[in-house]
Amino acid sequence: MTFTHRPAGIARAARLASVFHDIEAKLALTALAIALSLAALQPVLAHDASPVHVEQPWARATPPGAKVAGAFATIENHGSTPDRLVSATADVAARVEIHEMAVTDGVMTMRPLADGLPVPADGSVELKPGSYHLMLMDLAGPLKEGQHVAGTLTFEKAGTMPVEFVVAPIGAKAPVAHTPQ
Ligand SMILES: [Cu+2]
Repeated sequence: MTFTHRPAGIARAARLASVFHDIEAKLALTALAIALSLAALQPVLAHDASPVHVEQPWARATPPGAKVAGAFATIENHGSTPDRLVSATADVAARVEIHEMAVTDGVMTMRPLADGLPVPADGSVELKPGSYHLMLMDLAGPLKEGQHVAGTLTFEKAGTMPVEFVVAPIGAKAPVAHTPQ
C-alpha cells in the first residue's frame, strides 16, 4: 500500500475525536444538571386562579451577532387590585430588563423601568415595539423566526408565570398572526 503510515494517524485522530466527544457529553450533562438544580430553586409558580394573564408573548428575530432582542406581550389584569411586572427571564438571555421607550427632544430613547411596570386593576398594559418592552440581554445566540423561547414573568402579587415567546421576523411590528386550521 502507498499510505502505510496513514492508518496510525487516522487511529490517533479518531481517538482524539472520541476524547473530545466524551468531554462534550460531560459538558452537556453538567449543563443539564445545573439547569435542573436552577429549576428547583424557582419560586412557586402562580396558580391558575391568578387574575393576571399574559397574552401572546412574542419576540423579534435578531441578525447574526446581535446581543439583545426585544420581547413583547399584552398583560391583562382581571382582578380588582393593581399588580406590577417586576422581573422576567428568557432561557436564551443572561438577563431580561423591563424597558420603556419614549421620544425625548425628538430622539427615541429607551430606559429600564427601575420599579417595574404597573399593571392597572381591571385593565391591561401592552408591551409593543416603540413602547414598553422586555429587553433580552446578552443573548446566547441569534433568535430565529418561528423559534419558541421559554421564559417567565414575575409579578409582585400574581407571582411567577411561565411564558413562551414566539419569534417573529426581524423588525416585525406585531406577533405573527395565528393561523387556525
Ligand atoms: Cu430596550
